[in-house]
Amino acid sequence: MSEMVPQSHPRYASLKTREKIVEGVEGGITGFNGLIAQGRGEALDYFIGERTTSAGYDAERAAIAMLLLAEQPVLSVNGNVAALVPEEMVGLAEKIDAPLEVNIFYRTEERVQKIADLLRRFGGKRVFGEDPDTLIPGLDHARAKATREGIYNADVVLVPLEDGDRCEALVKMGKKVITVDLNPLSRTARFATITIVDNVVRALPNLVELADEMKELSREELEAIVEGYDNFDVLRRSVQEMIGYLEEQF
Ligand code: PTJ
Repeated sequence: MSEMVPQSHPRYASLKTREKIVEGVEGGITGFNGLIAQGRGEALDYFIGERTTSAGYDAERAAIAMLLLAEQPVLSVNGNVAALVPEEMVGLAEKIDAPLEVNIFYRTEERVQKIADLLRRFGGKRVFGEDPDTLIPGLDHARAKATREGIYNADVVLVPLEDGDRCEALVKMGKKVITVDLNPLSRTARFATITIVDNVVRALPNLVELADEMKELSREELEAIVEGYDNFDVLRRSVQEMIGYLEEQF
């Protein structure tokens, strides 16, 4: 299919992203619901002008500061993230010295296995998820499955494209939750400690770059970034940037 989309096509980047999700579904990595989530994401990405906004970038900086300060950070991977940014998730895990955990909403053991294998093919060293040994309180059994060495005992979890209930359950456990969600109005966006309103295909490369840059900062400098961060304010700015972008169009 890629041959059918010339690089000169004005929607090349967006069409390539869509193609990756379709390939993810065909390869058993992404669930069918992932197609719907992707469509919703594409629509919202139009509204922010398909670029990283200043609010999005501030959230990305705060996310890296929080991950670098964390004692036990964990990066969660679902079917959409595995299709779109597997290499970047593995790269980020390496840079902040965190394990990855396959943690999917529409759980099948086969899909968990395929995602874990994919992450290992990209060089992921510590990949959890295939052998959950505990449950996240407050969720039904399949959605609650977790690994003690991974998400269950983590203090900071990056969970891009997360479901609202699970985000809430992680926050209730006392964790700091960082999410990537193009919808600033979603329950996840409102519950998370840090919400990056950006497309995961831009956010993850930015996070990898920021991890390199910011690892030179002192603990005090990182703490100042986290303390100065206000998620509600960043969500409001994201909405304002959307409105501003839309108003500029006509
Ligand atoms: O692989 P699984 O079983 O864990 O399923 C993953 C999905 C994403 C299908 C599942 O978690 C789900 O149904 O999520 P929701 O409730 O549809 O929420 C996904 C959120 O991510 C929505 O607010 C979308 O707008 C947003 N989103 C979709 N694509 C992107 C995105 N945000 C950032 N980047 C994207 N590419």
